[in-house]
Amino acid sequence: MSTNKNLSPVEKIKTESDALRGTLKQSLHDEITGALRENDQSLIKFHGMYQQDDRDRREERSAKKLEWLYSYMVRLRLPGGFLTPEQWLGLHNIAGEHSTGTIKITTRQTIQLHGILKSHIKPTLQAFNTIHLDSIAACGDVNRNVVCGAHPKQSPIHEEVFQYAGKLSQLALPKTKAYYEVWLNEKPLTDKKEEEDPLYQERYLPRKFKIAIAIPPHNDVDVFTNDLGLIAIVENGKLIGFNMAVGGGLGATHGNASTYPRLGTILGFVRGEENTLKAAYEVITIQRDFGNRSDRKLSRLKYTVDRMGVEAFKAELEKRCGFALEETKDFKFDHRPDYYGWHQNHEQKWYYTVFSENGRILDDEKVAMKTALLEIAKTGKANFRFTCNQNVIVSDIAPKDKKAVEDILEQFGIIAHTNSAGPVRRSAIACVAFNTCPLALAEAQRYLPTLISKIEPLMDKHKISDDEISVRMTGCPNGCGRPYAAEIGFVGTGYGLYNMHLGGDRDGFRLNKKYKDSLDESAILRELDSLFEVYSKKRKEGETFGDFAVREQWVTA
Ligand code: SRM
Ligand code: SF4
Repeated sequence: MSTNKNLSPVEKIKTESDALRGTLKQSLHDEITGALRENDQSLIKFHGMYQQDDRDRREERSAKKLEWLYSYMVRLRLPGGFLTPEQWLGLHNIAGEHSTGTIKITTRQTIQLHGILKSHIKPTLQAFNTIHLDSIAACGDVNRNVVCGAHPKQSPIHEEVFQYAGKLSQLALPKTKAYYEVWLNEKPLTDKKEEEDPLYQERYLPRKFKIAIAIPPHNDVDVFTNDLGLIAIVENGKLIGFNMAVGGGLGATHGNASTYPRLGTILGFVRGEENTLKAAYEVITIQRDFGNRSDRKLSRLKYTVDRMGVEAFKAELEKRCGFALEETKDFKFDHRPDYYGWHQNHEQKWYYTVFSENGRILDDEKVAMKTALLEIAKTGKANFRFTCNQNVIVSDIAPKDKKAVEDILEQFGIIAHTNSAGPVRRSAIACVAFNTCPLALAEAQRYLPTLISKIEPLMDKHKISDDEISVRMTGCPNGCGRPYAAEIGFVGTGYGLYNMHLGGDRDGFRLNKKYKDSLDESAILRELDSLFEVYSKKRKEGETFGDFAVREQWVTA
């Protein structure tokens, strides 16, 4: 077990929180400030929220001697990323009534609303509750939203895997009833035994924990970037179990060499549902017991795995499970971006994947995406599925209803919008960054679309415009847009400045490496112009940009 002599301050906040209640009720009633008490700011994360402020308005507020404009971001727990049309209608209304109005699809297949004032938090969560949605454990030192392969076009396995996402989410859900008491006004428990939590105990995990399930050959979930990655293995049309990878994670800190991104290591194959759930549970208990609780920068499972060693980790897991993992089964990934446009599944149901740039659902000068999705929800003829590439799939449409949905997609320009996005734009990802993320050093989702408009002419110039090079950007090194798993990654270092990373592969098996430090836009474009020129002239048939960057030794593998 880890020694953890000097526990980090967050550890004390957790254990002394009365099962995550803290002084949240008092904080909410304090009308003098839009903020929460300091310890409660840590605790609301476990309830799926972050306290933030509008960073665009900090100077103006300070000049007027006003406190920063505090508001809250709410993230839903949505295992497998699915909403019914009724839930979409509810979400649309809640977003309009309580938040900035923009519905944000995250890189983990769920939804965030931003800009919710303190007095609106309760009404927001209560409204979500009426449509059977919650934000429990969407953030905090617990298992987060469980993600899985999104597009059901391939096989019946998708539905089964979607069910697994729900089961894993349930398995690792904290037992505390604090959410119901604080936000939904339920009566306090009379017997605290009801919320005893054998998994999380009173200390919860040392850090966040993430699970993804991929269905080969599609790696839309970027399975190896998760603490626990499950790769579905199908034999004779049946899901027989999962290859299990542990220790993925991307967060790093500029200038701190002991922090690093890491891809998960496959430990072996787990057969059947019972064993899979047991093994997933025990991976979490190992992290609970062995994870670093002193230094939060070194507390993710990836560091635990590296500290213990992969073989020792596996031995501990097998001991706790009471069974051995089988040898890893063969699998292949050949695609990470979403399957855009119309596709049909084995039950003849139709699916339309909408390109929603960086996951922002709003009506803007380009396209009335929010209205279009509202109109589709109103018909009741389609569900909504979210992808880890920040897109939405209008889904499960009966053949007889396809025309009605298609007419709406046409009418609001969604089909033209999706078709007109070029390959690089369609496969790009950017994190939120400014104006809400407190950790952002540079812009991401508000800037990447503009940068891509300048990269595309360079690709045209070098005749590589059909190339689906993966480009990802984040406003800081935490990696929320998974930039280290891209062929070209931009990681913010200061306002308008980005480290440029090269050499990731296209399907998520290899991380990239830093190529240049802190480039501004003109330097980025100059670099890409010359790199694209070499690539277009010297690449081998079918060679991707990331593989070429490694072969050319622009970075080492
Ligand atoms: Fe993230 C923190 C947004 C996916 C690694 N992430 C944050 C916070 C909450 C900032 C904060 O701590 O105050 C950001 C809120 C911004 C805002 O205003 O909304 C934030 N992360 C996001 C989202 C919304 C990005 C997006 O544009 O979609 C994603 C929400 C996912 C979800 O629905 O749960 C998001 N974050 C990720 C991912 C990608 C993934 O999981 O596939 C990563 C890299 C993988 C990983 O976990 O290692 C990621 N976020 C981080 C980290 C670094 C963690 C670490 O181990 O060092 C932080 C900072 C932290 O935890 O201290 C962070
Ligand atoms: Fe914020 Fe950094 Fe995550 Fe982007 S990568 S959302 S800037 S924490």
